[in-house]
Amino acid sequence: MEKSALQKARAAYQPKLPLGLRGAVSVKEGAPTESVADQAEIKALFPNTYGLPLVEFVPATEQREYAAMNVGVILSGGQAPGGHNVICGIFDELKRQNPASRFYGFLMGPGGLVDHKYVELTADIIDEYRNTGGFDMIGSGRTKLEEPAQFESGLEILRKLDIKALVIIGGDDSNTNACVLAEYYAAKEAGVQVIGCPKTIDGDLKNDQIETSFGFDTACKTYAEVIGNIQRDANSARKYWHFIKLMGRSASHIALECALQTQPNVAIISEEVEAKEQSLDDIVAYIAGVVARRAAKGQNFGTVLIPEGLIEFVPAIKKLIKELNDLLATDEAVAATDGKSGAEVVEWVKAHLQAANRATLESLPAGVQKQLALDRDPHGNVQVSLIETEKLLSEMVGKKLAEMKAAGQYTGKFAPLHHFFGYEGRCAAPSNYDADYCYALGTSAAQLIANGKTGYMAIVKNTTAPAAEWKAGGVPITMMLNMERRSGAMKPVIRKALVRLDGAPFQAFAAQREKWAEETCYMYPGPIQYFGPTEVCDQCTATLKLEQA
Ligand code: FBP
Repeated sequence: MEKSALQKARAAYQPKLPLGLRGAVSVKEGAPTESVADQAEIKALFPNTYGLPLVEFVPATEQREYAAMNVGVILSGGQAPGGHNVICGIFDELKRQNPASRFYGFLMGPGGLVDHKYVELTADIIDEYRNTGGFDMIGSGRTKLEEPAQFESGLEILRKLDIKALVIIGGDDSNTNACVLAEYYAAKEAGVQVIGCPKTIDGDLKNDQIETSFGFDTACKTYAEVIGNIQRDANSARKYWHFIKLMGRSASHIALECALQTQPNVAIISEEVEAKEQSLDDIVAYIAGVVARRAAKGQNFGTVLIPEGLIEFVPAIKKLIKELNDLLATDEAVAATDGKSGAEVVEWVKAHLQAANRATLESLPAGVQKQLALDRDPHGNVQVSLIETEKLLSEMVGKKLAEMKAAGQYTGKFAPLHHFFGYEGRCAAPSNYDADYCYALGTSAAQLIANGKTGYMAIVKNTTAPAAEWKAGGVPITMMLNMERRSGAMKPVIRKALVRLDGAPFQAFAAQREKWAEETCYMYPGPIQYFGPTEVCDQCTATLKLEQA
């Protein structure tokens, strides 16, 4: 396959490793751990993997001998830049420990383990993917590993390939499932270790032990570059308002980070909307107010950042979606709406909703009413991510401004344009931060395996410092679990990290947003730089800097 000049140069990049992972490595173990909450329940559910110590890798004076060992790897969920480097890190460390060890990739996500679809990862395959974005080396998928039948089917192929350890690279749910799998194999003394690795561009898998999930850095930098370009265009043409929706299924970390990097006129943060119990009209009134204030200064242009998950955080819409999910799952609904036109289904739905939810539905533009009533996922749930929130908001803002104009409160021009940035960033070539971080995570995972650990997640801390000073190790996944209601039952899960309104990143944004709204304070981060001075090439996100400051 033909390669671009950057692809070739990037393939030769040698990721930086923390001192603790270079050369001979020894293990420093901490005291036994407890889960973050619900200790008794979690301990009872995970008798074999509960209470394990935190682990840190530190330089050793002598090289030790490592037995040959076969290892498998799975990529789970949405793509995130750096996944290939995790795999490269595992491969290099595994082969360094013992060249006779073999490494297998299960294809297209956890389903590959269950269905016995795999490939042996050899040096020629690995070398093709060093420092590249995407998950195309082995593919990814969203099959959930939850059922004992799946664990047993997986065990068959693991035994056949003599695989003694499995690395699952995924988000909060996939790592929760990795923990359940580790416990299951430990309980039946299957002789298979399970190690997790924190991935997601959404940035919502983080806590006291995990500084950030990989991919967040590169994805945000990619979006921030394009937002900056749009802002430059907006400031040049001075005639458009750009409504920009940003990926992030539920948490608003991406929108917040992009706001900190680009200083837009408006950035909506879903967690604040929920905390302040704002309605869609409140959000619209706020944006229209900013548009009007800028128009009064002759500035009929601007940028609005909108997190993908916003409408599920608007309390009234959250209630409406809940009732819609319950209502449309009934046999009565299926029978009554079968073969009906879109408009007829919407009318049927309206007639069967509670009055408050009907009023909420009717307050939305007709197109969105249809999307809510008609677009269902295979489980019958509303496909919230398909709703074009950027268009919904700009349409409502346009209406509000027309009312304000009629009342003599606004005299400007409002021409909105729409964008959705998500897939543009999920497979970007990893920044130096993500390339280094992921390679260190993979190396840590291989060390956890070599040290007999199971039910751990590979971690790397202190990543705002130069890479040599990063601290690599492992955290028992049970330490991050708490009990939450999922699909009607209490389950052990890793707590999803939403934007904290008392956290330093949100506070930094909130302190400046009024200025950014009225004045034009745009920042232009430009494209990710892979080569050059360290202050442009090796910086982490503003979120991480503020959180770790
Ligand atoms: P993960 O949580 O699995 O990492 O996925 C994140 C994400 O990119 C979200 O931001 C987005 O809402 C979702 O995946 C889209 O996934 P898909 O392309 O499978 O619909």
